[in-house]
Amino acid sequence: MTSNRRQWRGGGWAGIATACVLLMLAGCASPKSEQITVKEAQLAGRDAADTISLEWRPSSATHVSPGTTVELGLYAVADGPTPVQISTLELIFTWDFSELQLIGLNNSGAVPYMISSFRSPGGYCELNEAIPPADGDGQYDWAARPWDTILATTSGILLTRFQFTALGGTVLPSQIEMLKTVTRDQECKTLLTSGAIPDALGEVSVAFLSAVCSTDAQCPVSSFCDDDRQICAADCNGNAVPDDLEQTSDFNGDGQVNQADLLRLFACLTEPCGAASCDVPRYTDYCCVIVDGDQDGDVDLHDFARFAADFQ
Ligand SMILES: [Ca+2]
Ligand SMILES: [Ca+2]
Ligand SMILES: [Ca+2]
Ligand SMILES: [Ca+2]
Repeated sequence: MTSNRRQWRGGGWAGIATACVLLMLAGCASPKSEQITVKEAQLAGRDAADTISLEWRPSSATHVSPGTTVELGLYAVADGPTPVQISTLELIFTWDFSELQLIGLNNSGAVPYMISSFRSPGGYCELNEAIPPADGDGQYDWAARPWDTILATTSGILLTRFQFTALGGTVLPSQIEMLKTVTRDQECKTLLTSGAIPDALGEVSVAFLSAVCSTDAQCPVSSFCDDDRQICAADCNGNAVPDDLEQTSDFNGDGQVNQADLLRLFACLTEPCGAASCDVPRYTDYCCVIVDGDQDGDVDLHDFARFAADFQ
């Protein structure tokens, strides 16, 4: 954000506002989702009719108590009306290992397979440092038996279930994300093959798990257990008031609404939710909760306008 700060200096309020609008339009404030759309797949020269998207589908509640294990079904879904053969899959995924522990896989009820497991450590891109991976990123491999023709349908077929245990309460829902690419010492890709087609991957998805709390000790740093709501409430300004319930533009609680608070707002900017609230907040840093003035799950120009009215 250094270069942005440079723009604001001496620019006056109009200059700051202009910089903000430009930043929003440039879309530089929030990480772009790893998902790609069918349209993008088409632009890349592929036909949606022969691609397969991957979906997480929780097979149990996604709002749980600490210690509860949640299963996330991994489904292969044909993007067009015609079933599409799935031959192999190498899936890269990430999760917050401070909030969730990956326990393993449950292959019961899944379509027939030759391989359905985490790749042994030391393999492609070294994502699996252990089985199961424990450090927030990993790779799952799946392969059909050579004598089978496994078809992904529009309603989806189950490849396996990932099992996660909630380690404590969460402030924001914890993300379990499939990635199309990730860069380590090299660029690593999620690969899905369909017969002779080497790249038949459509969209990938992200799932969210939340955990309630009963004690402060179950909550992450700069948050506490709000007993009434049984949620870990962010308190990043340390005033013992849940940040999501504070209606203030003095985000850091120093008694002034000034450039320090503006910098916080800029650091939290996201794409707008649209007309309605986001189901899941677009910011991943729970210290952004206080900046989301209208509590709709984004930090956008509406929040900026509220802040601007209070700016000193
Ligand atoms: Ca790893
Ligand atoms: Ca607070
Ligand atoms: Ca302040
Ligand atoms: Ca908002």
